[in-house]
Amino acid sequence: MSVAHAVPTGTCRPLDRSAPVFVAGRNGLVGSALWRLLTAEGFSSLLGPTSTELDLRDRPAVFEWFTKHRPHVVILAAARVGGINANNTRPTDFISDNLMIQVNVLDAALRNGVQWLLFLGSSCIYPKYAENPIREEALLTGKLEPTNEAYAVAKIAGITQVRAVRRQHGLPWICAMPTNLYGPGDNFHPVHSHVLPSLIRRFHQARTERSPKVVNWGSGEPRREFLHSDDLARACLLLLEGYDSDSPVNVGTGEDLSIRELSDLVASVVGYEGAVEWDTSQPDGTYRKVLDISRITALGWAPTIKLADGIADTYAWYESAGL
Ligand code: GFB
Repeated sequence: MSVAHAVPTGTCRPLDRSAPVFVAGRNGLVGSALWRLLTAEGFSSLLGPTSTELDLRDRPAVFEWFTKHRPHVVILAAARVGGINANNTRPTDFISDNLMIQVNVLDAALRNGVQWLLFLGSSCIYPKYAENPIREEALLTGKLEPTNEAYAVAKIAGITQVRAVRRQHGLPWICAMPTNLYGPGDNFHPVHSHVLPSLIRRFHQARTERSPKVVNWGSGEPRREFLHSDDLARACLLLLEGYDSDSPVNVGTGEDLSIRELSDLVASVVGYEGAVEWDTSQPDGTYRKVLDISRITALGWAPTIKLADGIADTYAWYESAGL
C-alpha cells in the first residue's frame, strides 16, 4: 500500500469555517461528537439531516439532497453499527445497509465535485490474526473475524471506493480506521450494543435492582482498545486538514485491556459490588486488535481522555438520558 502522497507532519490546509460541511450520521455516536467539535471550532454551515429526513440508502433521495445542498466537505460517519451479537446474527443488514449508504454518499459526492471527504471504517477490517499492534499495511492480508465479516467487507469496499476515486479522479479523499468507540450518545441496547455501553447498562440495572450477580458474555479474556468519541472527532478534523494519502489512518489509544478488566472498571464507576459471571456460550470474537497509532501521532494527534474518565462521562450521560 502506498504512502507516497502523505502530507508531511505539521502541514495544514485549514478548512473554510463557512463552507457547508455534511456530517453524515449526525445523530450517531461519532456524528454527534463531530457536530460538537465542529460547532466549537466555528464551522457555521453544518449539514446533518436525520435518517428520517434523508435515508442514505435511498439513492435518488441522496442525489437530490446533494444537488440541493452542495456540501464542500463530507464526513461519512453514517453506518449500521452494533456489537458482536448484532453483527453475528444480522449479517445481511450489516452488509446491505452499509454498502448502500456508502456507495450512494460517495457517488453523490463525486458527482457534485466534493473536494474534501473523510470515510470512517473500523478496526474490524483487519485480519483476525493480524500482528498486534495492527499497522495500516495489514489491510487485506488475511482472513477476517467471522462474527463481523459482513460489516468488515462493506467497510473494506468503502475504503476501496475512496482509493479508486483518488486514483481515477485525483481527489484527496481519505479514510480513518477507528478502534472500538464509546461516549455520550452511544447505543445502550441490551442485546445489540457494544460491550462498554452494555456493561454500563447491566451494572446500573443490577445496582438499582440490588441484583446479587450479573452475567457478561464470552470468556472475558479477549482484549480491546477503547477510544472516546470526542478524541476521534479531533482526529477527524486533523486528518481532513493535514493528511493526504490513499492509506487509511488508524485512530486509537494504542493501549488495550481485557474485557474482564473493563468489566471491573465499569462496575467500579457505576458502583456495582455484586458478583460477575461469564457466559462462555456467547462468542468472544477476535482475541486482540490493538491498533498501531504511530501514523496519526506523527501528525500531531494524541488521545486525551483516560478510559476511567470517559466511562464516568458516558455513565453520567446515560443517567441523564434516563434510558
Ligand atoms: O463490543 P463488542 O460487541 O465488539 O464485544 P467486538 C467485545 C467483547 O466483549 C466480546 C464481550 O468478546 C464480547 O463477547 N462482551 C462481554 C460483550 N459482555 C458483553 C455484552 O454484554 N455485550 C457485548 N456487546 N459484548 C464489534 C464488531 O466487535 O466491534 C463490529 O462486531 C465493530 O463489527 C465493533 O467492529 C467495533 O469488538 O467484538
